[in-house]
Amino acid sequence: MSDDDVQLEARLAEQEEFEPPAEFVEQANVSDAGIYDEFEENWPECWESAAEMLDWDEEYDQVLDDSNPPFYEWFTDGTLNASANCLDRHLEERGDEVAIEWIGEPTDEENRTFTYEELHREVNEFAASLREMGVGEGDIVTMYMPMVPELPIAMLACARIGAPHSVVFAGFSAEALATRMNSADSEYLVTCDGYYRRGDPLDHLDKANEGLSMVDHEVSDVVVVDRLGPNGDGFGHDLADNQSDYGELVEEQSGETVDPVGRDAEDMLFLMYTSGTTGQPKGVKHTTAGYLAWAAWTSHSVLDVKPDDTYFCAADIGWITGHSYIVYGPLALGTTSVMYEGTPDYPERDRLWEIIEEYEVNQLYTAPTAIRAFMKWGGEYPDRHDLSSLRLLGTVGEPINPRAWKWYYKHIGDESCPVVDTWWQTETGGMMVTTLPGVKNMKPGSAGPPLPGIDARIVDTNGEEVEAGRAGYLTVNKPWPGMLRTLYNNDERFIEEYWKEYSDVDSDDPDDWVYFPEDGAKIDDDGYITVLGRVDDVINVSGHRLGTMEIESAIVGVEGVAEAAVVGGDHDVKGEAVYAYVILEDGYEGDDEMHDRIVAGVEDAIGPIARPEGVVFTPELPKTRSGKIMRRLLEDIANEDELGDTSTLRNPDVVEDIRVKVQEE
Ligand code: 6R9
Repeated sequence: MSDDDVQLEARLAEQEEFEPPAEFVEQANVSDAGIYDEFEENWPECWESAAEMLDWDEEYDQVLDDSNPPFYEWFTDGTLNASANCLDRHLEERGDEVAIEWIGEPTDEENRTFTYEELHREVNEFAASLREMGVGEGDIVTMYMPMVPELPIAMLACARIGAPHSVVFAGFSAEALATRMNSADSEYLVTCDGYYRRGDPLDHLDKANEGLSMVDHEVSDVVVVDRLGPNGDGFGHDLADNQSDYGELVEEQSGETVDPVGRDAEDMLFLMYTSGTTGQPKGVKHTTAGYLAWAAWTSHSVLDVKPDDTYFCAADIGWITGHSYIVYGPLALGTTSVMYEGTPDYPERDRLWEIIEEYEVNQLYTAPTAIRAFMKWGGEYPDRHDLSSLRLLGTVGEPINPRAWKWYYKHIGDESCPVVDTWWQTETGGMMVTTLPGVKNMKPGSAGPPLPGIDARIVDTNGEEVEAGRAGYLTVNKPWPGMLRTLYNNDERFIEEYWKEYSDVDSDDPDDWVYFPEDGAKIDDDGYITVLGRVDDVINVSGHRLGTMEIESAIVGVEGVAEAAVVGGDHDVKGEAVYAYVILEDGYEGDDEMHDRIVAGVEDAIGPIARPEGVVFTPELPKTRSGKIMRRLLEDIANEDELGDTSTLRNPDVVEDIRVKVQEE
């Protein structure tokens, strides 16, 4: 580093607050600081500004119906169609503009560019195929697909005919697919033959078929996208009787159009499964109007997306971030959304920077785990490229530490792009806590104030607001349009998981209902919120939520395992990594073979993302007198921290034994 660089690093390291760049503010979609007061005074009518971003078939009657909390309804009795909002309405003015710019992982492969006109055609043809297959309004269609263009096409085709989609992350296991199809009673699956990862073709259909064999009801149709080409890169799949080739299906519907079905504002647009405290994933239900309005409004206000932009969210559509900020938000606004199939380090560690330079990307939205990896790889990779088209940077998925924030700000944003650190969840549908980039100063490490119209607070266990600087629990005290409406087929669990903690569940006064996202947080004197992380048994690995119970039950499913406890330990790149403490049955040895079987068991049940970083065999687990595993202590061990209080343990010695063992390894 030159002396100048050293000075710059030193200045950045000390700076705690950053003003939005003047050039950005001048052109920002939102730059009037009055919006905060205005929304507060005018709540909930302020959310008409979000609804107005959509085209309605029939106007709604009421902005918010809060007569039956926590089952809130937004924009009641309005009707609209999400695919028409993402496609049809742009055709006249922007039909020839690019909607999706798809970039495959192999560098020798041609990109696929879809103008709004072309995307509209593809969506119509596939919607016609789904209809032909018998998919009707309300039927849940599961998608088990990697980042291929047919995924957003299939999502929008479903939206067009009023069939909710349920997208399962392609990296999830066969078992995870089956669990989700079973829970949703889904009779249709769209999947693909395979895809590329770091240059190698992966067999995906094999995994899908294995999942299908575990589905407990009849699956009437499976559509298989041919991603790997005619020779299938050697996998040579034969399609079963109920399976059809995507290409052939749409060929038969060539030129067909399907009128977008008018959906009630509150009709389900999609289900998305996410991990919770128990082993059973939660089916988060999102609606047509509230969700879409939320995705569009936040894309406009926070990501500053404009129709002429080229916008790049480097997430996977299999997660909520991809739903809201690759597909629905950007397309509702008529912009160009870049979709990249592969990993950021293939073929080289500058792939994203190469994409940004080539397509003159204006916004980049990614996760702290990726930023930490970029930081580790070094500034030389972005330095090779002209990134001056960038206007805004965003992060999501987990807390970002100030060092990584500043690296992103300097090396990617050249100190001229605001960074929005956006806190939100699968359940919230879109962003909730973050700075408005044209209005508020940024404070690295802190997400920022709640968005206008969002009433978020930091409270203690009694629900009383805590002083600035003190750690507490994040709550959201008023409903918002993008919120989940319930857990699929499980209103009781919906209340149990998100409301019970801080609400008077017998009251029908909405003021008595408080949403609890299960995150710890603190607030400063300016009302900026720093999110500290999950307070439930969820581990955040590379920004992906994994339930400890799910992993534990996978491990206990391995022959020879008696008991297991799983915790998250700090990890340089992943943020948190999975550490497993395992008790074996008599007669089994804690050797390499057992270790490998446990790792394989977890990969089979959930997917490689949940692979334990460490497996420790132990004769006992630290337990309270009532028999609860003290995961907190195991976390301390994993992090090599000072051990917390062990006085409530039934078996205090075991902790020391485990610690010695871990240190020896
Ligand atoms: C969008 C998404 C949600 C959980 C959430 C929190 C963590 C997300 C964050 C953040 C600190 C941020 N989280 N964004 N923590 N700062 N900017 O990630 O949804 O997969 O459901 O995860 O992620 O713990 O509760 P989801």
